[in-house]
Amino acid sequence: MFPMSPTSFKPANLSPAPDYDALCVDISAGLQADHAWTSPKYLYDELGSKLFEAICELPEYYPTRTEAAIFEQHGAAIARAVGPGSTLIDLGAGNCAKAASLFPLLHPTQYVALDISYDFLRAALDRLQQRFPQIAMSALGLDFSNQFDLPGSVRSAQRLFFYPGSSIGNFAPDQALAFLQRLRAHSLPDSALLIGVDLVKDKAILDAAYDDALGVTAAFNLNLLRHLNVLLDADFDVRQWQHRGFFDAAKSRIEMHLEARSDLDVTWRGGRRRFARGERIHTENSYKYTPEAFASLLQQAGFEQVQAWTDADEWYAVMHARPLGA
Ligand code: AVJ
Repeated sequence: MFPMSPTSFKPANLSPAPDYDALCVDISAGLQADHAWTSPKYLYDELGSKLFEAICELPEYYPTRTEAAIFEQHGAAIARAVGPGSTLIDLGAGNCAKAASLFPLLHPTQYVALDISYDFLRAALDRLQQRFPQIAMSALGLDFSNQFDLPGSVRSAQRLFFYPGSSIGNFAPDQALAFLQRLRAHSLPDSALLIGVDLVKDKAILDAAYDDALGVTAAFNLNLLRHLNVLLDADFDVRQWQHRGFFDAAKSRIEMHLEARSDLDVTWRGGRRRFARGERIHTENSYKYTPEAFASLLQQAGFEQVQAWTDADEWYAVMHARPLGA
């Protein structure tokens, strides 16, 4: 069969100048806050996406392989919950490898890949379309956390919102609830959600997963500064900063920070700041749930028929749910 050419949609807000000032103002506000912070989305420039792929290969970073093992072990039951012929909507597709590995299990009719790192996504989808010419594919360069409107080319029947990798962990629980509620509001009666959730576990395992021996996570975190240098015309000196990544059990979250190795002055378009030695920029949170807590979050958001599958150690869960009253 002749491979179909995937369609694509690059929204205006990812390229032109008008929003550029807004972006500077936005990032500046975080950098100049009492406790400096940046959104985790800025971790994913082209190199950042590649470093994240490398993280997924690390022995310490269990989520990716544990999620894959759950799909491996409980594939038949998950496929039964989903049903064949879905429109698989991948929220944060990255290199599309995860969804692609599920095609033979879930038999989707259409694959819609969303990611903020558009060029990376586009290249991955082009390769994938060659391998699966029978599945209609489209790439959408949008940030699903604040934009839910899908273009008309996305089939409305049997939409399966696929949110793997525990990306939901980047939201604080109240934000996660709001996100799931909006997803629920944009669901049709025959839509469903398939989501991966990282679970609370021993601190030593969590700490190692976010501060690995090779320093790949450190490079991933530090690369944010290179990205900010490009985005904001900033003058961060990467060598002057150090990666911190650790589990805070009381908050049930991983925190990632970048810590100044000495007193530093940083300047960027629209701002400047002095960082004292030891001062940090908070770059990411990654919340961990118990299976019960996450199932109840889904129910609060208006989902029902929650089914959960975990690995033997209960390190990770895959959950399927349908909109209430469907
Ligand atoms: C992509 C948000 C799921 O929180 O585990 C990995 C990102 N950060 N190592 C995670 C991440 C550091 C990852 N998520």
